[in-house]
Amino acid sequence: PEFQYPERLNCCVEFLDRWIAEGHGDAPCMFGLNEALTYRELYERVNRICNVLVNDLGLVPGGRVLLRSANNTMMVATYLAVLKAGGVVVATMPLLRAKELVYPIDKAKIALALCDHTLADEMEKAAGQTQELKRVVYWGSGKDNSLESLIAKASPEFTAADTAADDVCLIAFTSGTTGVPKGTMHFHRDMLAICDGFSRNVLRPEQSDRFIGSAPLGFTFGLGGIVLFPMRIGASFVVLEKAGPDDLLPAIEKFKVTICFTAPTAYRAMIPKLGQFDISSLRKCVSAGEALPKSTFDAWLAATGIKLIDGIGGTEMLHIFISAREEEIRPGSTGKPVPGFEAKVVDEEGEEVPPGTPGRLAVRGPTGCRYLADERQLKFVQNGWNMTGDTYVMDEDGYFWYQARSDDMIVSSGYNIAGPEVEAGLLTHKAVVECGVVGAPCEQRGRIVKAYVVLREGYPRDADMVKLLQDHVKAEIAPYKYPREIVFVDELPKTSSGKLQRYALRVRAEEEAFTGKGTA
Ligand code: 3UK
Repeated sequence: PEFQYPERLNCCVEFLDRWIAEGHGDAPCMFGLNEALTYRELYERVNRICNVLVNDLGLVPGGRVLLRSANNTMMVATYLAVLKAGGVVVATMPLLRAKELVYPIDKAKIALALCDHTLADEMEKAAGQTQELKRVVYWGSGKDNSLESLIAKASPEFTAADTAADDVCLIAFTSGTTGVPKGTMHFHRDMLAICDGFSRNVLRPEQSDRFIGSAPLGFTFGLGGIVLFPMRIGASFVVLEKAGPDDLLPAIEKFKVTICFTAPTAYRAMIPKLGQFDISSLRKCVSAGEALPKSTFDAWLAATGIKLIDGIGGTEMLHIFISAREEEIRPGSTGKPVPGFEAKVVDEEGEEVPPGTPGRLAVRGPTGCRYLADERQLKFVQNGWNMTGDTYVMDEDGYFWYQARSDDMIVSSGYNIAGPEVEAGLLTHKAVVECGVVGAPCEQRGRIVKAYVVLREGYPRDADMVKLLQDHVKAEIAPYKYPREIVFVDELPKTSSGKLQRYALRVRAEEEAFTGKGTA
């Protein structure tokens, strides 16, 4: 892959306008809850929004626009319109509270927000807590001043802003699991590069494919997998406001979806329900966001005949940078660098370590990491390599094997134990729905392995169950890694992008060690 783009480039032209020019305007593009849009219909809606942005709301090239909505057709249209008008998208997670919205608004100096009316409460509260935000326009409210009423008066023609390939078009904030969220800046060419890297080389979709996914567009996993990858090749996609495992299956059936993007937890949750739906249209599935245990890969393959494509991606790199084509997958491994990207495992000094040795994952490629006004740039980007914060092992054949977030490695009696490996061991037991494994303070061993487990309904939360699970793990992985403490919980703490918050479990384990509670 070349990743050579013209110097002047507006990515929306490549995703949208080009299909009108090439006679593909009547092809299906986007399916929402109650409406379906062809490429031409989306094109005209985007143009109208562009005119509203520029003529009514005063957006100038480089101006930042906050977008706030669950995934729906208007969210997609506003997103593309901001890009086409030369603005900078700051898309947020729908679950964010006012306080969490104020930070990106102030940090990115955002004067204008477009917001789904159902999320008005926290938006209004946030607007009251910052001097930066001057105007919020809502859609879906049915009121006089709604976005729709402005759109209705606008022209369906608009010439794309003449942006440079390396003009910033997106500031994506990290979920902040490791402190204050970081704003990562991405260029127009990056939006194409993720399509021409992972999607074209690893996923290899066709124009007849129909995509679906669960991640909000504020999370770049969703942006790429749901919208950009299909639009890059003129294919179609489904946007779901509610996209839990129980919503995905009926939607796959209804829309005859062929490609699905979601997280390992969702694939696990779907397996027992597969029999209730006809999902025979499905042909490719991508898993990212968290490590994909071999047991989940095996179970999904047995149930559907589809090999889950695991891929590690990140907000900093915009999308997936290590993955494997179906025919090259080694179950349990994330894969190899996506064409165009390089990855290596390094020690604390940044020196590459030999195959088989765990170390820190470093990556670089056509997309990359530039933080918005953040001195943490120096910590996370070294000599052009982005340090992901993950511990990995590369094998002799160049496959990368995930161990843990570097903070999630547990040192117990001098042994290095990766929490996710213990989790994978627990998950192979049929009683376990979900679990999180962290190190709990221990005077003798420094840390001990402690598991928080959500049990399937009907299983007793008692000492026998603890013993059963401990024996199970000892039989699955090296016995010294078994969880010495197991606590049964109703649910696990998650980030707004649905990831397990091991940090919160670590804090809880500290508290429980201190008070002596939570020891099974
Ligand atoms: C973890 C994985 C093991 C890993 C993302 C695909 O997750 C995404 O972005 P985030 O910035 O988090 C990045 C971190 O998440 N991770 C992601 N995928 C995997 N760990 N196996 C995986 N397959 O710790 C990484 O550093 O929220 C994923 C596309 C776009 C994304 N933004």
